[in-house]
Amino acid sequence: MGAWFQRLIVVFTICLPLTALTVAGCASPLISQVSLTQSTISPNGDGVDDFTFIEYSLEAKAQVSIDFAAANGEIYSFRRHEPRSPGRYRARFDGSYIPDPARAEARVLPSGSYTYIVTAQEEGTNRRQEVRGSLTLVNSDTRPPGLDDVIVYPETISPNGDAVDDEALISYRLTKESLVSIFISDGAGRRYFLEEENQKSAAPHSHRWNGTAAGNLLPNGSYTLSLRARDKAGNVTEYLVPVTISGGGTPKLEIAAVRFTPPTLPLGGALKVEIEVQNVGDITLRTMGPPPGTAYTTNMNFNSFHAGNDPLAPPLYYEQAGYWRVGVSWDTADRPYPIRWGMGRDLAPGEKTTITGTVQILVDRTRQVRFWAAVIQEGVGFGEQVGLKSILISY
Ligand SMILES: [Ca+2]
Ligand SMILES: [Ca+2]
Repeated sequence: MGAWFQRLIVVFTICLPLTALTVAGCASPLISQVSLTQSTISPNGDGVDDFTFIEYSLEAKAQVSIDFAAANGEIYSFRRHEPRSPGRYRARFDGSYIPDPARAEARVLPSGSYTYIVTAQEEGTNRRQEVRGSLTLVNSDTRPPGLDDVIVYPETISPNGDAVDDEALISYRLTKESLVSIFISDGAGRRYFLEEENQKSAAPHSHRWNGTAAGNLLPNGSYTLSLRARDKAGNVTEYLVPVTISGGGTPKLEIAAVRFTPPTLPLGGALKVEIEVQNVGDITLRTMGPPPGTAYTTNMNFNSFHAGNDPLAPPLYYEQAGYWRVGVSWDTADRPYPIRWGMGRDLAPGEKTTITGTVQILVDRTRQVRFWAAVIQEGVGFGEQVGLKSILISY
């Protein structure tokens, strides 16, 4: 436990040692009327005698520290050099102290007899005074909540809807029922909550993070992810993980024009398709096959292409999550957008391209077929139906 303790040097005071009840030894006291609302507490979160108030009056502007000395001489710091104006104060003490001021962790003091020490250092002078008194802790719950098996994967995310590292899975095992909060801090100390304090059981838990906070995507950069667990007694455990957002953005592909020609075709004729698209988002859109120009029939779909034309080989252009294609569908199609073409190349923000291809019309016993197009982000969704056009089939 030694590492938790903050050892303090007892400093020289210009007043004689004082008790809570006497101010003898000082002409004009800096602190007076020091008392506890309860001199025995049981910091265990059961709702009974879990805390006390340390009350004191300050006669001049001063920096106030409050420490607790255990019977073995260990000193635990509760308040450190906090500037205070003259007045009456009450500090709520729940039995916990902060072992390391650089961290947000807290630990409940073990059961035992303690001396509390309220120290005031007047501002602008060397006048200093300390007042001591007794506090007893019984039935302390000193077992802190554990955040075990913490995994944040991946630690660098690229929240841009391409289905690659768009979100991180945060998983951990809580060893004790606690209030858990999860937040992201940036270099400037701004804090973005992914989860406010929530009661969680002693069990494994997880949270998915997609780079947003309160619905807004955070800027690219380095952050610290904090997991914090606070039990009822006042023990606080924190776990920190560096995380990075890189390549975040909103993908958006728009269809500028669609042409289906000619308007009348004999059965078995080839419908020519031209689709103009533009990347109107702020990230590069990745694409895949089949390449523009690939010929289809209405009996085919994007899974009809196999390596070496071997129908037993896996399809070449199955739906790969995150990739962008354009699709064509019609009234009697047997699946959403059976015909899909890639863009030929990845499209940078602002870039345009025109995708062409043909569809041989083999729909039987139909005089008129309506065709339309849409952009597709595989595994994510389809864009709006655009370019709706009725094609007459002549027999
Ligand atoms: Ca209690
Ligand atoms: Ca991504």
